[in-house]
Amino acid sequence: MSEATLGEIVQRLAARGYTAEKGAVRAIQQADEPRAAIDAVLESVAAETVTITAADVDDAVGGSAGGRPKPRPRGGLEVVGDMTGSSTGTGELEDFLALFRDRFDRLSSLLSDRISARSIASLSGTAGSRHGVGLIGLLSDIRSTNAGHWLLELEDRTGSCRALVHADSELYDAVGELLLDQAIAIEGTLSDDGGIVFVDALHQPEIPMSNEATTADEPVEVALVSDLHVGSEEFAAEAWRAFTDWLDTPDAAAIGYLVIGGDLVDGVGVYPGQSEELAIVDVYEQYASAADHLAAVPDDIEVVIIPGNHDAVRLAEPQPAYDESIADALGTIDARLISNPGWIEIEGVTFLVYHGTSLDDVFASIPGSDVDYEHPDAGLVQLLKKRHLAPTFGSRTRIAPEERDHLVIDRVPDVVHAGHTHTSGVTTYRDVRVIDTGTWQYQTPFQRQVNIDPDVAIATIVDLETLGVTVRTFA
Ligand code: D5M
Ligand code: FE
Ligand code: ZN
Repeated sequence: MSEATLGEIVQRLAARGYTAEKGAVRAIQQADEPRAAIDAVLESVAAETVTITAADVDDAVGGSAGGRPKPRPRGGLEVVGDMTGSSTGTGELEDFLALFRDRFDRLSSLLSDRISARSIASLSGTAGSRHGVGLIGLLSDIRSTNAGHWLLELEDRTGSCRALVHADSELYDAVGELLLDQAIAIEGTLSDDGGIVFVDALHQPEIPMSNEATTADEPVEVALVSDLHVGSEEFAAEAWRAFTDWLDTPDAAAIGYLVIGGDLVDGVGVYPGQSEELAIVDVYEQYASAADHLAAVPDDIEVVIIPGNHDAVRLAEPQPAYDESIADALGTIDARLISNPGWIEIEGVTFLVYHGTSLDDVFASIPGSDVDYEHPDAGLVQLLKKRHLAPTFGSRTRIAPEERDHLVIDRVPDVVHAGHTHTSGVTTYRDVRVIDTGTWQYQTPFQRQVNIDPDVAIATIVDLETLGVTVRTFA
């Protein structure tokens, strides 16, 4: 039993009438001879003991030499944005209208600091006078004309209008970055007949140039991972074990938190033919297996999990946290289960955690650029500029109609953490650390077909004191 699984150890202890803390089970597993360690522990504990603690194991087998120093006191983790339980949508058209109104109101207030805007309806009163105008709206259409100009359509709460960006304009490339249904502001000149605005300035909601990230006072580190896909035949179990072993070393002693950005399990029925690629075909058993893999994370590391498109929650975004049935399957794992997207503050540093499903749409909409699967961080920067995590309706990303648009980025985060692409990418944009954390799933046959070359077994470590980012590979 030198390669004992956590389950085997638990069973052996149970057979002799004991339960054990997670940390104790792990310490036994790490002993040179787990079976001998069990004997030693059971001999040394007091007669009335029912639950074996990590300290009991330490006393009996001499502790974990070279392991983690004692847990550090934690300034704490606070969930500051979780939409779980506040879903209002019924799927009616009315809800979509409410969602758009909320999106417009919150994003136009960001843009209204930058230009002096009027309502679209007020344009009709100024026809024939070649006015300079400023407008804020959601972009309901983008097309190129026969002459090669861009023709935009903008909607606010009062109406809609057309706007033209000339093919020779220096704004021409900027239009290529725009996504349907995002908020924009334009400045330009109204045509004589009042029917169209000739654009000479274009603004996205953006991160302010003057943005300065907040740092923590302590040298605490956060490990970011995503897309484990437990249950898939391609789950990188050995590499995960190497990661959790590393978490127990002095090298990782500063890590106080682990954030998992969705796709914890591979799920079932996510794509045609998936069952042939599953090592575990029952989704609750996938979560139970995930729990075993998470049990190997040291107890003094606080764990946060959001769902992704492979998890067993609704597909439409925002996705509420795992429900009770999944939490039950995860068993004793002590993790904060929050929505996708979710906002957390760790030691005062604000993290926006989003699975990243909309990146598929971003990449498809901005072709011929470096915004692609090889540069997922560039896709996330686009979302920051739009101040919205999934602007476009009716594309691949499903969006739930809610009274409030939970996908608006109305605060500026210090760190954005996403996954989904299965590729790793890190950048800093206007002092926001922007990170996609890759995956723990080796390339699947489907990914081979669509040419996705995954970055496997990646943990990205953020030092909260400096906001320095380190990408570590465990494969
Ligand atoms: O996504 C895993 C990877 O596969 C990620 O890079 C997106 C990509 N993907 C997922 N579905 C599709 C389709 N339909 N076309 C092209 N690329 C896709 P995951 O969410 O883990 O399945
Ligand atoms: Fe994934
Ligand atoms: Zn995904």
